[in-house]
Amino acid sequence: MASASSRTRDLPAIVAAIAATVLGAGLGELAAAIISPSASPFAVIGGGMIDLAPAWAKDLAISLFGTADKTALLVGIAVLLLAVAGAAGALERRRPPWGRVALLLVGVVGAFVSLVRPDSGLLSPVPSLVAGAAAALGAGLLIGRLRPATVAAETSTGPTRRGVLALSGVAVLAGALAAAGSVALSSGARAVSAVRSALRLPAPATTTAVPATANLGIDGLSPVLTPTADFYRIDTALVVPQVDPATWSLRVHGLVEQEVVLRWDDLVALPQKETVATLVCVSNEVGGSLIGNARWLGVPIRDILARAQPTAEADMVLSHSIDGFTASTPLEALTDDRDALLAIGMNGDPLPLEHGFPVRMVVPGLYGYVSATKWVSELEVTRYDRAEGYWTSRGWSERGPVKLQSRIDVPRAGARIAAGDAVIAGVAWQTHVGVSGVEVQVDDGPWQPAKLATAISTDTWVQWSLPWTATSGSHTVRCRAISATGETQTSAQAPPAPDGATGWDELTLSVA
Ligand SMILES: Nc1nc2c(c(=O)[nH]1)N[C@H]1C(S)=C(S)[C@@H](COP(=O)(O)O)O[C@H]1N2
Ligand SMILES: [Mo]
Repeated sequence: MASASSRTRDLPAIVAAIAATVLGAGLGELAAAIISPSASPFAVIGGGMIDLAPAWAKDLAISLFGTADKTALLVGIAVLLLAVAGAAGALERRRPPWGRVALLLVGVVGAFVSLVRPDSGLLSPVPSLVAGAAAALGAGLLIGRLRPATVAAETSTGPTRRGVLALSGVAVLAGALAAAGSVALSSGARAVSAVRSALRLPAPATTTAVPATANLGIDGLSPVLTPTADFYRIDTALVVPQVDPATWSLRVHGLVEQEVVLRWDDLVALPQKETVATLVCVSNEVGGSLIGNARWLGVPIRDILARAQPTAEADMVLSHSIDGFTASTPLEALTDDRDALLAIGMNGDPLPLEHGFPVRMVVPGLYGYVSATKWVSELEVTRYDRAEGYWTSRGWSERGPVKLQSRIDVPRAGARIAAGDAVIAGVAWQTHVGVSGVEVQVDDGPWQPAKLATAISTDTWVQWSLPWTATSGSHTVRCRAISATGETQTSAQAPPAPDGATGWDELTLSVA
């Protein structure tokens, strides 16, 4: 049993080990910035955790933190790491060298994980090893200095202890400097960003018009085209893949008569189509914001598949991303007459890096996880009984047709509005099926038909609105969509997993 005073004497050792770990982490990040950003120990551990996480954990992370889920994960890892470092410090003081060994081991585990990451290279383990070795060495040196003081207990608050704390401060500072250096270095190496900025997109051969009547022009209502900066981002990539168009290629293989390899120059030389399509995440809750509508420029995937000639037994295309993500898309959705694109442009610009630069897929009618592969590098023509996509192996459905949904944007939930003339408005969608109506219910009143804006196409969401005379008091407002095939949106509530949320969006308002 450790006595209270023994625990007090742990404190400088704990501080020293944490400081050494901060130094190690900083140096590890610096090494990664030099070698390869995706080999960052944090990215490696975080990426491994994302890949191992069960479906419910992904769901929880997205519903708790939304698109800030990655930041939350990194903060969580940092907190965990510091806790482990503290424990290793106490261990090192009591049972040297086991504290040092523990820190080194953390680095070795990181190195192993880095080797099995899909985008790993020969040097990928180096940053984690640097981090682990620096933390172990630093902790050993600092805590070793404390040891003479433990022999003469009365001097344990003396100059040795202060000296170690001062050195710990220096270590933290050095770690912070190294981390700052890594940020500076990797932003300096953002060569792909520069390539993207200089890129000129080819002109589209065909375009899709956005009728003026597609926008109802109501304050607070989602604009019919989502500005790129507001477009949600969901992916498993902790570090955004940096893919240079000059080295990009797409390999179409598997159950095909003719393997096809397409390079950037080949792709941009083909006739380009500009379409408008709504992309929605299967994790989008009822009323959620993981949805956006954009102009996409690209080549129809069916044109590429036509060259490869899938064999009769094929029923699925497993698209691969450069970073190991995969999506299983029904072959039919990529060969029928819908505008499934290999997209290179978004809202008139090259794809932003975080939205898949230089090339991604966009397939109307399917949730993103089974269709919208970013940084796409391979189309593997196969069968559902032979292969499965990234999220399917984690408990999500193998197919993900978008469900009929509608959302209230105006008024905002919980808003206080004045009695009198008001408006209720929102968006509704079932991509590639289309929406023929939206109905709104206030309290227990009748379902009233809303006015629908002009739909750009069945592949996009559509705005709707309903004038409302607000009376003072508390009111509940809900909406439901009717699809182009006559289906009414179900009130049955289902969570996002395994194939998309259902239920009616509803909000409560207080009218003054
Ligand atoms: N490479 C890669 N592509 C991906 C994903 C991913 O994790 N990695 N996530 C998919 C999911 S789940 C969705 S909803 C869409 C989101 O696309 P966005 O981030 O451009 O909005 O990308 C899809 N494409
Ligand atoms: Mo998604």
